[in-house]
Amino acid sequence: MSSMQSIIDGSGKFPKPKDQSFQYGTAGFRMKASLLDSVVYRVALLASLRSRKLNGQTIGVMITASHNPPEDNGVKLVDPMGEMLEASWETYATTLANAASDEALGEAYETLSKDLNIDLSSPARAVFARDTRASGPHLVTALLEGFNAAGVKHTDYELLTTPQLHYVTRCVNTKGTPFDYGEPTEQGYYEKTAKAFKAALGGKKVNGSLTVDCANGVGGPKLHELVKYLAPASDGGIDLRIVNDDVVRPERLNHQCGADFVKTGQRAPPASHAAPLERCCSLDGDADRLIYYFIDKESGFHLLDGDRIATLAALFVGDLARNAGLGEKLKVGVVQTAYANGGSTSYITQDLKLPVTCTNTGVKHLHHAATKFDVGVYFEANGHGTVVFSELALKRINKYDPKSPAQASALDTLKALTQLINQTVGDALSDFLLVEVILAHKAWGLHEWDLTYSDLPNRLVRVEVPDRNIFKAVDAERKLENPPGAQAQIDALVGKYRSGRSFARASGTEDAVRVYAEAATRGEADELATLVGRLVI
Ligand code: NG1
Ligand code: ZN
Repeated sequence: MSSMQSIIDGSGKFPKPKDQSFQYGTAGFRMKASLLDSVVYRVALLASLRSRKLNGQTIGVMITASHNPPEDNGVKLVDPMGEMLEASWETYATTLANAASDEALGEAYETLSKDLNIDLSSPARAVFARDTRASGPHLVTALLEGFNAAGVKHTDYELLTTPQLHYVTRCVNTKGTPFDYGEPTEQGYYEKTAKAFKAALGGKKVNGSLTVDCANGVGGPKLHELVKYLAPASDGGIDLRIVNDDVVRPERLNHQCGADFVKTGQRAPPASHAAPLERCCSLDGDADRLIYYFIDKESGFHLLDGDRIATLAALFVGDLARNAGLGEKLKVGVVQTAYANGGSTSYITQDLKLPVTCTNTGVKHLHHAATKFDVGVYFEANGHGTVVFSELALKRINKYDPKSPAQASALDTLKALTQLINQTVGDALSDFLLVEVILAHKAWGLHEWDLTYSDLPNRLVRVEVPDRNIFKAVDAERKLENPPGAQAQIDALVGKYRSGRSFARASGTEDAVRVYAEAATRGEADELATLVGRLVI
């Protein structure tokens, strides 16, 4: 049987739902799990093409729907260095997913291979994993069928967090090269992370305990595993209280807990039972987002979101670079999106005196912009982000000969951070360890961290519109080019509010327009968001 025939036959087991169209968006394919069989099968075919195009390097496939409800699922590809799939390939993913019949899929696959000059008899490799959703194992059968039909050698990592799968993908592809990223195993991830955490603390102690809300997702079991590798709290470890770690009842995933619930609702997950001033953080369903918070008896709930994590990391890394004697040689920069609070942007530019780049929403854009700095700190306000060190920066850090004990100590911490921080993608587990390292070095609690700058009151609203595609945003999504005249109307409204800022853009993941507004007071921010929201309906 020709391999094309096996692709057509395999597809017959996972027919495309009629009248359903798919789009590979910011987060890959994501929707009700019951609609995803054909998509996952076809993603396996795309992994075959991508791997073959890249001379047999290993491609990662992650089955997850992150912070979405339990009945959803999704799938995305990871490029060899652990980055998101290269943007130009997203359209190929969409083409395969939308092929109307099994035969049309076979043709689309063949056409793509010809157009992209891919030798279908060359080797192809993939690694894959899934989160804890009930639909995961069934979708894996579709993936395996696709791999087998397309002749892709594959390794099943079973349950992993999304960032762990990114880590493994990079490790597999760098093994035995000068850029070796670590052992391509789950255990290798824990060993590397735990060792780097202890080294980064450099004898400093984490003060008190940290409550970690795991969104009842895959982060729960994986954090329990990581804890086994961490030193005792008294000796370079951390005292953790792990909550919302139930993965036995899948319906509890992301329900009234997790980073998205906390960020959107601006309140603590009820089941966490956070006591006043307790240090708390929340992961999302696949453990790539992180949000901190605490409750103050007088002033109520305090959120420390992705903007705060970015500013804290930029402050610390900038100080370390200077203290190590590398201030001139390591240019630190921060990457944000239009959703970053204006208070954080002013703090970075005016107090930290660091450059800020604003990009479109979606971590792939932020990650790309961050690689333009020696050390690029990027976070979306929702808590997804990391710090990336350029090759040159790593060389400078690792080769530098410190001139004093103080320089040596800062350099050691910096080196440990390059190991602790997941360079491939935002990783809630390594991000919270990073935050804890910084707080320990500064002898700060969440209150001190919160005092570094004030957030401008803000409001994010979701507006359902008949056709979101008419909304075309430009200038890192801060301005609307279409519909004509809309931006002038928004500007006129914004001009009436003190410290006013507002923008509207079509969501890349939902059928809606998002309106963001900030202003000097809560009342004004709410009003501005409501008025701009009315403009776009
Ligand atoms: P959209 O739906 O395009 O706004 C949302 C988040 C992004 C990003 C993606 C992927 C906001 C305002 N938007 O994108 O930051 O995380 O989902 O999950 O939070
Ligand atoms: Zn996520």
